[in-house]
Amino acid sequence: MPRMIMHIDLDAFYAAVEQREHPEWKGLPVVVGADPKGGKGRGVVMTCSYEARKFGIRSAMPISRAYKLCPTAVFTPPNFPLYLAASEAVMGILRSYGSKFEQVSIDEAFIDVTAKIGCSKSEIEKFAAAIKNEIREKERLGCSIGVASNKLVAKMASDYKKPDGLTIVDFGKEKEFLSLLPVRKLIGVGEKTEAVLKEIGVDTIGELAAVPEESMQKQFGKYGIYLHEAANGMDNSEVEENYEMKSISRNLTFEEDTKDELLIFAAVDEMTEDARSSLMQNSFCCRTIGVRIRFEDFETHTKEKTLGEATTDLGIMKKLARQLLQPFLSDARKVRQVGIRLTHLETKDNKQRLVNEYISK
Ligand code: TTP
Ligand code: MG
Repeated sequence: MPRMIMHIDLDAFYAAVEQREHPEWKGLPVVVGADPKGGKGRGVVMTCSYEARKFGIRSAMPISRAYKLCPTAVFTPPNFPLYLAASEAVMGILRSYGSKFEQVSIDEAFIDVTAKIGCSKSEIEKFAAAIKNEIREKERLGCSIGVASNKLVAKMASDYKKPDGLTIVDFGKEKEFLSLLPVRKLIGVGEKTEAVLKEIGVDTIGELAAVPEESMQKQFGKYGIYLHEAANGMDNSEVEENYEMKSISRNLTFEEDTKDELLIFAAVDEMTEDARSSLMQNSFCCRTIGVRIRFEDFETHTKEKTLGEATTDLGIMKKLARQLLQPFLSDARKVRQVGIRLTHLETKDNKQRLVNEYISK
């Protein structure tokens, strides 16, 4: 029986979070990255809103060039803790939809839904719409989804139509779907490989698929075999949870926005207990405890504290979480969501530090 894999990728992720946090930036070109300093700035664009992409602005482009393309765009520095909190919340949602879950990067994941839904188009569409709705409702973010019988094709499919896309590749049509795409789009083909392939007259993935496997192997070795199989839409790899745990987090959206301190603290206590038990199950202790709070207007804040020494002490964790949250509760606004996050996880014997930094990008 063919598998059914979904790949979900958030649209213009960092920029979308910024637009959510600054509603006045909705519909505007927003560029997240280095300070353009009136066109003289150094550094690059991390990402930009789709409105900014209309001007030709792209990820990794020098910020000075982005400024030239659209000087009136909103330029903003990144706010990683916010993106990380949004990512964790989205990953929590996605995990609940698949029987298997694999996070690939801060804004994308695979889920295996073979056992969850039938293969009719309408059923897939309904399922994908439910995922999008929940992410939109809880995190106010958009995403694009690719569906196929393997991970490779699902990932290529989620990229096919963006933003807010849904691309379903029927079983048996994997190769056909890839064939007209430029070879550079194939996962694992970089600038160098693209140039080599161009030299032998290969521009599209379909043309690459037609090159005999032996000659691919001769020229590229093992990588050549991968390229051959990938171009033919073949991939047997499983959706696998990445167990190198970097953080443990819990979020809760109140049924109704609230200013009830007791209720808020009770929720935070409960999440702290829950996160701690997950920490213990994995024989970890943690050095950093963070909270996140979202007000009724969706403005979101995060605050964290790093201890001198890693702990599993529930009393310490609860006290710290409450302390971190307390200053936000004098705000006039009601609270929509609270969350807790344990990071800087270490193995209990404290010898091997597993994760030092949680931000890789
Ligand atoms: P992507 O998913 O590649 O990009 P995106 O989500 O901004 O836009 P798209 O709608 O095309 O998916 O990357 C996710 C985040 O990673 C992105 O929001 C910012 C960060 N990033 C960088 O910091 N530098 C980069 O060069 C790229 C490509 C992404
Ligand atoms: Mg993305």
